[in-house]
Amino acid sequence: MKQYLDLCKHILEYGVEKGDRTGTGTKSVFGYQMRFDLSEGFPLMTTKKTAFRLIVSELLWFLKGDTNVKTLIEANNHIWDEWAFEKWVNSDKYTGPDMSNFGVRASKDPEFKVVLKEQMKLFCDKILSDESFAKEFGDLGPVYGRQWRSWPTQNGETIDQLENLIEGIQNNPDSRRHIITAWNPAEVDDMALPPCHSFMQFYVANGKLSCQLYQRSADVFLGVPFNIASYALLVHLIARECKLEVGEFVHTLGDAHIYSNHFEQVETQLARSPRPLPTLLLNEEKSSIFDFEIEDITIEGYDPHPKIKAPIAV
Ligand code: DHF
Ligand code: TMP
Repeated sequence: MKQYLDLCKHILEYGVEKGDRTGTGTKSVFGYQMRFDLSEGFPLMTTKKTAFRLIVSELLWFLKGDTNVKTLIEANNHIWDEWAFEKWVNSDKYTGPDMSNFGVRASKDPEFKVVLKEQMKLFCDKILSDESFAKEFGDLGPVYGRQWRSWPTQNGETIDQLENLIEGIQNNPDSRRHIITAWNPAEVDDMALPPCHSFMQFYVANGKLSCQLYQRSADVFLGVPFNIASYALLVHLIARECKLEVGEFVHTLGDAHIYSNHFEQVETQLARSPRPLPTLLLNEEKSSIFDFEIEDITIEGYDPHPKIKAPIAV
């Protein structure tokens, strides 16, 4: 994953210090591109242990058109908790201790962090046990799953962009219109977080399927390793269904930033040498992207350096 380490070095060297919505502060560059040849191995970070099962359960959640964190929490995936939790603590139904600005406060105040953890646990338990609570507060709004699978049109119908994409790749591979967009300007304001990985295009040549992603905003230490592996997996799944080989994943970034409380972690990672990439194994009996379950997707030969912890900016 030399490409990724080069990106980190590039931001540390050329990035400008820039304030951001979360109040954390970043070093940032605008516009950057990486290419991953998927035939060379599966691009899961080897310079820090990255939880592949979380990447799989999140992608399957998108693919099913789901937007409620309940499904993720049931799969013991907590990567989206904060953004549902935020809606709850800002609502008039929340009666616990003050949680305003909880992300920044938790990174500065260890006592508050304990209280926050308790409230988050309470939130997750309630999502699992109380159906109407989960319906009201587990939903992140019309995020990725909704836009990919049921983009609402003006006449009250919906468009299944994923199904159309697969049909297009199968029936008209040379098309230059193999596109899925999650950026729906009419609905952005209703989303817990406007889509970061916003626009993707697929491309077929020489029997190989490639994909380019435009990511408007990239948390290079925490988000990007997930995004690379997630889209690589998506290419593999669509290639399987369309009987194509995998080509390249081209990752284009808009605001590519390293948060100021990730600098040390990035340096730790830069001091490590990349190891051989793992191999993706897909259940041979499944061919349709719509049929895959978590246990159908595994990796082999993954021998990463240890995990590196970092706080997430909310
Ligand atoms: N906000 C910010 N500021 N950065 C993000 O990357 C981000 N990503 C979101 C939602 N909001 C975001 C969804 N994806 C983690 C990774 C991806 C992700 C959300 C969270 C994360 O915390 N990863 C840690 C821990 C994972 C674990 O539980 O093991 C990591 O070390 O990879
Ligand atoms: P923003 O909406 O102010 O750009 O904040 C979103 C943050 O989340 C930003 O740091 C980018 C990061 N992010 C990723 O890098 N990848 C993702 O998949 C998601 C959902 C978020």
